[in-house]
Amino acid sequence: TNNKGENKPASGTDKKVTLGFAQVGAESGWRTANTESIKSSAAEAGFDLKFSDAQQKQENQIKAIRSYIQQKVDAIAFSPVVESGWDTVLKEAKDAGIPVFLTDRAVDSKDTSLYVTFIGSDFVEEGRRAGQWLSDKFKDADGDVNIVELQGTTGSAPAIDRKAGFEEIIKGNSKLKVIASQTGDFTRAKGKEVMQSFLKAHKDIDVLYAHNDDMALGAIQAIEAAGLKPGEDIIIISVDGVKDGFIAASEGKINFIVECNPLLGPQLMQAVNDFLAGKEIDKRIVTEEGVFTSEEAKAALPDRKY
Ligand code: GYE
Repeated sequence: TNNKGENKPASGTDKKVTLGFAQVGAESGWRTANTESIKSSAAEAGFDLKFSDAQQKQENQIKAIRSYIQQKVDAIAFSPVVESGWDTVLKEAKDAGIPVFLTDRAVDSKDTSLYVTFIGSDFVEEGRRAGQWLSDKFKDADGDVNIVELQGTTGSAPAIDRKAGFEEIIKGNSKLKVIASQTGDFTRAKGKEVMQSFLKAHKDIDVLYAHNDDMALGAIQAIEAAGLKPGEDIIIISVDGVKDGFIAASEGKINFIVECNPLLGPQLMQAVNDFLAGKEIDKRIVTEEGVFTSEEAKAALPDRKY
């Protein structure tokens, strides 16, 4: 190696840090902003970044991680597409002495020594925020409020947690009923397709809760095609707060957005650098985020960066 046999991490001035990053895919506006953030902050930190796109398939991510191990990168970071099934490959990285950083999504591994830290949002809290707004809005409803839910990718941390947080809050209001819930895989195309089938099967939908903006945007197309007004005939709540979501909110088509910040790159590069420099790292680094009504989205739109 360049270190001429010296047994120390490859940080400092003598050698560029090589970071292998295994991304989920390119399924949403959020993901595009996240990838941009990873790439630009890696460049800024002077890292040699190896980047792969798993197209929402766990097997592709596992392959990418194995190839990073083989290439003896200094650190591996990834956003696990689903929560389960990572122990074997994480153990391989550990045995090779390569630190692993989780960003955006969590794993359910019991052995937390398999990774350095998890940097990302509190998705349960995001689900609670969505549920709280809805529960407040319909606190005096006379009849049942029929909700349909578009879930994110099956088995992914944000889909599991956003569902759980939402349910935890709305169960406090017996009028609020989830009458249908299905995955739309975090994409516009699937969001539209599943909303079409919801509209066919149910004549009395009052609310759509979408686990991300892209699925809400696809669903809006289906709602409009069915001759209904999104945001009025059907109240819409989504998560993320990407530009297109904010535009739809400022037009009144989305009523409430729970923000999820995709700009995780700077925090990740910082954590990698700190770790390689031998500093103590928190096991959990939570990103800060807010919520926006249609009016607030309209006001904030000109300053949104993604
Ligand atoms: O909400 C969604 C994306 O993991 C937080 O993945 C992320 C989610 C985000 O596809 O739009």
